[in-house]
Amino acid sequence: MLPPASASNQLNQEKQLAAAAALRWVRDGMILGLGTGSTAAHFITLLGEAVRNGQLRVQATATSQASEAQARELGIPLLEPRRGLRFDLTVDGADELDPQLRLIKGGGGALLREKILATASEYLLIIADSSKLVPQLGQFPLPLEVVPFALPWVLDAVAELGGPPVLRHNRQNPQEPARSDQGNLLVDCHFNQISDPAQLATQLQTIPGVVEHGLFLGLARAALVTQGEQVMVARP
Ligand code: ABF
Repeated sequence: MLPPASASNQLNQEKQLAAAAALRWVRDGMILGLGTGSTAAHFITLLGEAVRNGQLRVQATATSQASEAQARELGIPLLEPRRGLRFDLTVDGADELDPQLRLIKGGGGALLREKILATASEYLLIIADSSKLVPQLGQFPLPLEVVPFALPWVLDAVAELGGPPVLRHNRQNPQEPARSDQGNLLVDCHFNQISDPAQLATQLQTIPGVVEHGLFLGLARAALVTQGEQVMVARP
């Protein structure tokens, strides 16, 4: 059920406020990682305006084909992956963040490139509306990127770990499974409560065919989280 119009407008305004606050963290000449999702999309729009009016000269790599297309459309100079490429700052969204800044990401299906860029970044800054803050991770189903051949065994293994798995379907064409930018499948695991994220991450990483999971641990340096009209800075 959709939230009442005012509630979703409120959330959208919170996303825009967080995105605007993140723009103030960008310095001229930076090499940026561009996140994925609606909050990150607001940031990319604002960054594009700053680039177009000459306020900022930056170069960037995106965490998804969707964000790359948006950045290209807005005239943000893009960098292809290359050896030695590191990002001064990556700005990205999240599906959940806990008080230690441990994250669940991947609701938008971009978790693999998001984790690649987060790992290659000097500074990962998360931008989020207040609905993303949780005392404990897990209510948001944990996304996995899975090699198609491995799917049956991955589903069995994840169920064994206590996170009933659901294969994600394509929103436009629900008969088809959703595909990541890499052409892999996406599985959402309903752990409900994740008491030991580090242990679960290790368990997931050992399942053959799991390309990446959506637990981002020890990667975020700070988060800009909007509460009403205020944007607070959260640090681990
Ligand atoms: C992205 O941000 C994804 O990992 C996550 O699903 C999304 C959050 O989406 P939104 O900003 O639209 O709430 O990084």
